[in-house]
Amino acid sequence: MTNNKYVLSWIDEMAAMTQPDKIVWIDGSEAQAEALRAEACSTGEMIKLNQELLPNCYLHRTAINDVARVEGRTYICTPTKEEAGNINNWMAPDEMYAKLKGLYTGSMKGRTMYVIPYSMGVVGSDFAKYGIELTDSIYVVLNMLIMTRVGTDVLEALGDSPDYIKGLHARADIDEENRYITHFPQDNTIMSVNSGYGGNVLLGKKCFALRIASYLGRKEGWMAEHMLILGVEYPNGDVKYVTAAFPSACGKTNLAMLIPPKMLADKGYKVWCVGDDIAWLRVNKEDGKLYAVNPENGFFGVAPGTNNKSNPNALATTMRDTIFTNVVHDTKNNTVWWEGLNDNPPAPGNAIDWKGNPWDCTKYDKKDKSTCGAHPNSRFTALAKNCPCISSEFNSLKGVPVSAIVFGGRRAKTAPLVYQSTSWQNGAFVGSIMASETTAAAAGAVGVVRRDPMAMRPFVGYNMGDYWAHWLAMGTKIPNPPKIFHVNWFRTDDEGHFIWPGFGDNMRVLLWILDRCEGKVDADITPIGYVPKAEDINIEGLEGITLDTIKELLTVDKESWLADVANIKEFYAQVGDAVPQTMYDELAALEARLSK
Ligand code: OXD
Ligand code: MN
Repeated sequence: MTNNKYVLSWIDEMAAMTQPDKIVWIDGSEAQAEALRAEACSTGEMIKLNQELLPNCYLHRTAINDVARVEGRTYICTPTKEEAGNINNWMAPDEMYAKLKGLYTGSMKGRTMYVIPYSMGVVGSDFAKYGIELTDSIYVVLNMLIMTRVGTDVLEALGDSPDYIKGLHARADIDEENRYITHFPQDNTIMSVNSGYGGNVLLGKKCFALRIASYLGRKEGWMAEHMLILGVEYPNGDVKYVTAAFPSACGKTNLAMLIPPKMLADKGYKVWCVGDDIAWLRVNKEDGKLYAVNPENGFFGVAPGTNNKSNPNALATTMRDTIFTNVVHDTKNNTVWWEGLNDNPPAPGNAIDWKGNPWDCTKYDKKDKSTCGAHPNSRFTALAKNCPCISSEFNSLKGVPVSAIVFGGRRAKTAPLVYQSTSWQNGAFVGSIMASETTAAAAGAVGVVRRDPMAMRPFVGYNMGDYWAHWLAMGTKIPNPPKIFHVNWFRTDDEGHFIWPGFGDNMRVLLWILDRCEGKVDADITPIGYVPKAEDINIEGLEGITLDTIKELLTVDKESWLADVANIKEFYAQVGDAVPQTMYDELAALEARLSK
């Protein structure tokens, strides 16, 4: 399919090491994909679901020991440890290559190696970057066909250039003790072994589009971020774009596909989804604004909790052309189910859980995860084009202009519903101090703070301190930068109940944010930044929420912020010497304002 000597010689080298029985090139055609689906069903790797109710949908179960990303086994292999920094796991490239060679050698004996040429971003666009993933898993091939743009046109666009990201994935023995997800940024290389779980093996996603891309972005003057992208359409047809970074499991997919509350929808407001997980951002030379694309082609969303109320658009997206992983199999209807989908789990006798065992829903105990039918991190892999609210700009070559960047986390008390930073520099600082707290819903102690700067803690492909310096430097390169905000949908009252309704009502906060970007609304300055005047958050039609509730949601409690400052200092010390002095200056200024 190509004469590119760099590609061919690398594949030869990898095949000599892994020793597959045969090599199959993936051309992106439906005929080939259909043949692979049939093969996967014939071996039990996938189950074909009810084609009337769920056309072209399949179910897959991973190994029981292989159900999530493994941060502890994810490595950035730069020549020096300083380049990877203290937040990443590091191993010297030679040492890691030697270790991996032992694990890969002969690992594809008796198996097929698939060669997947793929693009992150629209093939041929300025944003696009190309990759080739070699894998011995049909499941990976079929997921990559949804999550990325795959096919011969990628090889044509690459031509005879060496400029592509090499990715090698082997399932090997799915041995967790020898599982490695490794990145060699200087070599444009990703190597993953002993896993079959999405985040570890769909190498275009976290490995390439975040870790390697963040490294490339720093080198080339752009940004790769863990952000959703959405467009807010006004009744007059104008659309303004927002990107937002939240730690995993804080509702990025829900916000990206938000349905406005009735009274706003009736007036003609709409929300369009451009992306739910990753944004690549570049400065547009014509208007000096920051433009964003979603480099992915599909959604790899968490199934549990997705339902007709929380995210009807996501649910509709999964109704065709979807691969479900680790959910419940309803064997009577040959469909799928997960906790939080509806109140009608398949009856005992008709249900197989994510481990492949009969499942009795009557034994389900909310507090005991081991009784779940679907794994809490079970997933759907679904095509973006099947999403009812997909943006008409989804395939745009130049991306969408970003008016606002929003950071957020789960904070029971500290962060107000929304605040605005005072400058790009201060906004980058707000990103650097992002954090989320564990809640009663999750296992472990309540209120434990995990700092997750820009929601990129597991995804920066180099030193976190240098990444912050890159954020600061980008501020000097964007003539018309977006405004930067922070939101918190998760404040709780004294009984631990969420105060803000969230979901579609988050639109009310987005509208305030966009009004600020347009200079249409005033705000109060506080030690942490600009906070809305309570009456400027539209609460029309919101039951149980009064002006006083909004005032409560917007309070800035100096004591809890000062406690947070102490925690931030510890975290900065952990990030180490690369933390830019500017961030320390911002932190000192925040502390001084809070102490006044
Ligand atoms: C994801 C994650 O899967 O952030 O998107 O963990
Ligand atoms: Mn994510």
